[in-house]
Amino acid sequence: MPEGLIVKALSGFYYVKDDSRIVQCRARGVFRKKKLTPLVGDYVGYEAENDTEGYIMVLKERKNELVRPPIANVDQALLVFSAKEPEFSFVLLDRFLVHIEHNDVIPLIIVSKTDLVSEDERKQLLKKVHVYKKIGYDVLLTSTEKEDDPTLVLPWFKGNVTVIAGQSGVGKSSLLNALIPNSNIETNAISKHLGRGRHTTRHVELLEIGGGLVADTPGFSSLDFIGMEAEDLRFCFPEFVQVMDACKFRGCLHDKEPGCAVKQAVSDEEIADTRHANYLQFLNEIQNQKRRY
Ligand SMILES: Nc1nc2c(ncn2[C@@H]2O[C@H](COP(=O)(O)OP(=O)(O)OP(=O)(O)O)[C@@H](O)[C@H]2O)c(=O)[nH]1
Ligand SMILES: [Mg+2]
Ligand SMILES: [Zn+2]
Repeated sequence: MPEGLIVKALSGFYYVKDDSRIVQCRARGVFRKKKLTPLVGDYVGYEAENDTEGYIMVLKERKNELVRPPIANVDQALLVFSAKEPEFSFVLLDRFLVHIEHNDVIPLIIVSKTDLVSEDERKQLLKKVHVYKKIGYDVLLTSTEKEDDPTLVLPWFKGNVTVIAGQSGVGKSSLLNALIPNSNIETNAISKHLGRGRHTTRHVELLEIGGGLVADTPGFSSLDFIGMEAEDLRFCFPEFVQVMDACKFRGCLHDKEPGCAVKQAVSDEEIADTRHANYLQFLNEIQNQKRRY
């Protein structure tokens, strides 16, 4: 049976890439009965008489699976946050990072639209960005207008499947247009698409870029923690993991426990208080979610 990679899912069709051809497939009914949905990024076995009437027969085992955006087998994530329009949100960045860490995906943080900030605002931004660099995250400033050259991102894609994620209007598609010659991905001014109440990018699709693949995705502004336990959350903050062996209690949630090494590191300004505050907010959400079941 021929095998390929799902590069696009749209209106009940799956587009399976096999060497140089792309075959339009439907999923076999048996998937629905098993409550399995093929995802972009899935490796599949398929059967096809021609390029437009294929059937996906087998789904290969997944390395990981993201719910939003819906995509499988992701190696890395470009987390795009605009310096302005929409305003940079550190709590949302931490939320994304938790999801990324939970799925064993490597993040690269992009601060986009840096041409829109003043000198002073840029300094503030760099200070906050430093918090993330200190943790060990890679951070790049980009603008499609000037100064911060987006093509510096290009080498990062090689040999990997990367998902590009971030709120609507931060410039995800614009960034890809700047990096992929002749790509002509649809982009839109923020005021316009807010007016229409929908996103400019409306489906997930894998595109070739710099010797790898990248999935442009529709933007989203909220993420929740379905299926995550309080114990899992602790491991999604790498700088907490580094010190938590010194917590007095083995299962310390770094909340109200005495002798907590994480809280100590926060008061010593080794760990950013904003990161700990966001952690506590997420912990609270997870604990409340559980109580509702
Ligand atoms: N000034 C400035 N504007 C930018 C930059 N990058 C993108 N924009 C503008 O921001 C708007 C939104 O860009 P898109 O690329 O459509 O945003 P998106 O993240 O793909 O949005 P969705 O597809 O809705 O999730 C467009 O009007 C772009 O021209 C930048 O670096 N500087
Ligand atoms: Mg887009
Ligand atoms: Zn602790």
